[in-house]
Amino acid sequence: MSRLIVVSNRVSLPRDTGGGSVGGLAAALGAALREHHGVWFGWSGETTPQYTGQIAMERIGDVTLARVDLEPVDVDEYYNGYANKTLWPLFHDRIDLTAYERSFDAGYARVNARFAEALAALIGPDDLIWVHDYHLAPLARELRALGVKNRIGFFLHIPWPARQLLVTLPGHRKLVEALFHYDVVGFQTQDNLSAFTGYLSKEIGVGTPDDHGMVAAFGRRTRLGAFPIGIKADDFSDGALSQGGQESFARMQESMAGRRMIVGVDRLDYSKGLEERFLAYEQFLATQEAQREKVFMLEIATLSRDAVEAYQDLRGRLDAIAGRVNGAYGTMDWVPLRYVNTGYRQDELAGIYRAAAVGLVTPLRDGMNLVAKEYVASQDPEDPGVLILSRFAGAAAQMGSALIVNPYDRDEVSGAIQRALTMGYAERRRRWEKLMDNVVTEDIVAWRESFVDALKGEVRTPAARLANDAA
Ligand code: GDG
Repeated sequence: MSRLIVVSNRVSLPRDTGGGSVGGLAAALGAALREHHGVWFGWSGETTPQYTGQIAMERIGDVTLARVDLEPVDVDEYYNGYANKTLWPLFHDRIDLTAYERSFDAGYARVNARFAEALAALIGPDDLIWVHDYHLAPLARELRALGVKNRIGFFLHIPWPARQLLVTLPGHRKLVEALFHYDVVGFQTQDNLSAFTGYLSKEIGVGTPDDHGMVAAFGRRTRLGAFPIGIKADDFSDGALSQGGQESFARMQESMAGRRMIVGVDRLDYSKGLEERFLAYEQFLATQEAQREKVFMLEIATLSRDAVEAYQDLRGRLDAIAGRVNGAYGTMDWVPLRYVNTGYRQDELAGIYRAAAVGLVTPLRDGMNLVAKEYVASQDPEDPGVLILSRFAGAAAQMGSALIVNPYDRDEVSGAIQRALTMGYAERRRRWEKLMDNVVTEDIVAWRESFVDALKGEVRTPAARLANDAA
């Protein structure tokens, strides 16, 4: 039987206990791997003075973890540098925050080459290899150079930027060319896929993909597709009713003292629109006097990438806005904005989501946004809350029954909060049912199966396969 080898920057199964920042990628892959008896390869998160390429193998349940340590300079140049100071901001439309240094580029190439060398030793002839995210775009090219002939797929969890932005990146062509060493390249949404094919057409002169998503460029053929990631819905619908979920629900209810809660849950990241969200909520408090003391907002923002200056700056600004809002509007027994950097267990989160009348998910740009789906899955079907969702989250393409907002428009977001809080029961339920239907149908299993099927080449025409083998 062919194994599935998943490769991502960090290898860390989502913890059931304790807080910390559990990214969407870790949450999604943990579920997929457990169902597939997979091997998960990547960085351990640890550093070593001198790179050894030694792989630490560990078996957890049905999943084998294979981890390598990196040198501190790798972490600076590859992870904090090229991945998080160059690609992340650029791919989230923040060219103002995008830093480009040659050393970052060199570190990115070096770590991808090292990963390929270590990984090649683990690959069996029938294994399928599934590479995740922007940290590892060049990995297939490096593996091919080592003679690896297996089918290799790449899934991008973050948006693909518009061509006009991508061309500001020195070496953009090399980055795109590297993707053609994969058999399948997957994006979150059709819009992201169109941005990619738009680049191919304008910059490389390549035609549109055929009906199977096959496109030829740089002397190779690759299948392109949109594979919107989902969640394991019952982790949240059942999680909210588990002991931990019920306890956190009850604890929230008690502390709410009859008030209604608006909830936000995010990694502390400028792409998530936290600053704009706080300002919109401030506007809501300023304009909806009758709602004061009747509602509060809980923002759970777990710290992330705090070695990067832009994240430290954002944290400072959020602290200031939260302090100002609470100073201006708070009373002796009402804190209008509860802002915490603590992480919670997943079952606790489910209970918190369920206790919230409004889920406020307003990223400025987001590949998908799993929190929107988790909020919906955690609701009480008899008394569901209302989801407010940014049009710039990938999830908006599937979740049109949410209140869709422009996160840059404070008046609109403030108005949507008021509308959500005053929405009649029938509409609230109708909207939630449609959202829940999508969350359950297009779930994590559907995502994994559709990508893995594409990776196996099952939906490709014989002609396309022959052409690729010949390349
Ligand atoms: C990337 C893309 C895409 C947050 N705080 C806690 C906690 N979380 C979990 C949430 C959710 C995850 O983290 C965040 O997922 P997102 O999808 O919102 O965002 P990113 O981390 O930026 O993920 C994103 C995703 O990849 C998947 O493809 O959707 O667009 O940027 O699952 O629940 N989990 C726990 N405690 C917390 O305090 N347990």
